[in-house]
Amino acid sequence: MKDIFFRKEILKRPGPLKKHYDVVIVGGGSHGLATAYYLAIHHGITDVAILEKNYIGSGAAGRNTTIIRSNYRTPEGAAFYTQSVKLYEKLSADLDFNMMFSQHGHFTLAHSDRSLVVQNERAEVNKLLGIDSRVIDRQEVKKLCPQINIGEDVTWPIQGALYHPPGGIIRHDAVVWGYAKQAGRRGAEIHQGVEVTGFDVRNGKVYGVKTNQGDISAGVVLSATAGWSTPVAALAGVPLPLTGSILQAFVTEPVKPFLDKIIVSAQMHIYCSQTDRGEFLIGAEVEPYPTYSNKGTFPFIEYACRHILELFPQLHATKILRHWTGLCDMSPDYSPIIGETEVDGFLVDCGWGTYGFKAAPITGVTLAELIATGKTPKLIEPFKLERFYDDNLVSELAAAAVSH
Ligand code: PYC
Repeated sequence: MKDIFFRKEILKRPGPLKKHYDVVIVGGGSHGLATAYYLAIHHGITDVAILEKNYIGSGAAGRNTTIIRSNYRTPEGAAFYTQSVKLYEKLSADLDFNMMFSQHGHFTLAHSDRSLVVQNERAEVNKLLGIDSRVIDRQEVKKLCPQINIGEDVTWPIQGALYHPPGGIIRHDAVVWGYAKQAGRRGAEIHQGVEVTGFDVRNGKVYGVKTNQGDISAGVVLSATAGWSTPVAALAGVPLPLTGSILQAFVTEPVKPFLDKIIVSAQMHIYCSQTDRGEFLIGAEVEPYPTYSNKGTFPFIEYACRHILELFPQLHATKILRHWTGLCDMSPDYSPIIGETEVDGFLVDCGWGTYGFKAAPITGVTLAELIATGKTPKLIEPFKLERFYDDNLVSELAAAAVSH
């Protein structure tokens, strides 16, 4: 690993891999690092190795849209993400790392009567759970976001929106570095450039991990590998009901502060926000074909620009600066899969589709509790892999991303 991946004030270069760890976490993204941090601070478990085949934050944690919100459609999802938002609100102080979390509000625009019905249902579920979320009409949309075009001269005029005031954006790299710094300070070893090549599974139990730098034994193994979850879990003989797709996004050149709300359009399948650097971050729905390729496409750029310019015609001459893709592991009910598998000691944290980053803190807290106590916390009970065998799905399609 090159020195740029180690900043001595944040991350120490670890020694060689030891022969044994109490816990091995595969994947150095926000979830894996958060789990290591909460294992240390909540349970005193520090004999932990995090194995990352690339560099920390190189996967979904560094390729998402940085949106934090809890306005989910199902009671299970809403309760879970509410706890995540609460943890994010105090994360800068907890990790002593400036995350630049700006909570200026999140709009899910409705362009049809049907969409208003869906947003009203979401608002009702949210209200019952104490989440600040309500449906507003187009005049209030304009009042809260004067820059948006509420005219009739567009393909889908705005009729209203689900407004979620606590929704915000955060500096995603800082989340990764903050968890890495504090987990590392408490004894967790973060090994970058270490690729997992197999697992030692015997008689239905995991005993260790095979890597490109030797084999190690482990008490518990957690796979927190986002878009790579299917091939990684397959190495342990665990099939997962996931499809891999890509989500593309781009940022424009920076412009003066102009938009402080996050705007999602349920009908047009697009979203946009303005980053603290002044760039417009714009994206669309996941691509409708399964792939592991990380190549961006021109049709996506054309689609996203066409729709975003209907909402913000002022951006017509703004240049695109960079464009990227992220791998999304979509589950059949659009809810995550968290916890135990049929292989004893082998846990998974996957099925996050396009909404994993916003769940990092609460996933870390609950997985750390499961690893430390052997008991599944109530908050993640609905998200067990078993639900696909028991037919207890948690259908989050209506609020999962930009797909409705
Ligand atoms: O879940 O908020 C979300 C989201 C926006 C873009 C992709 N996912």
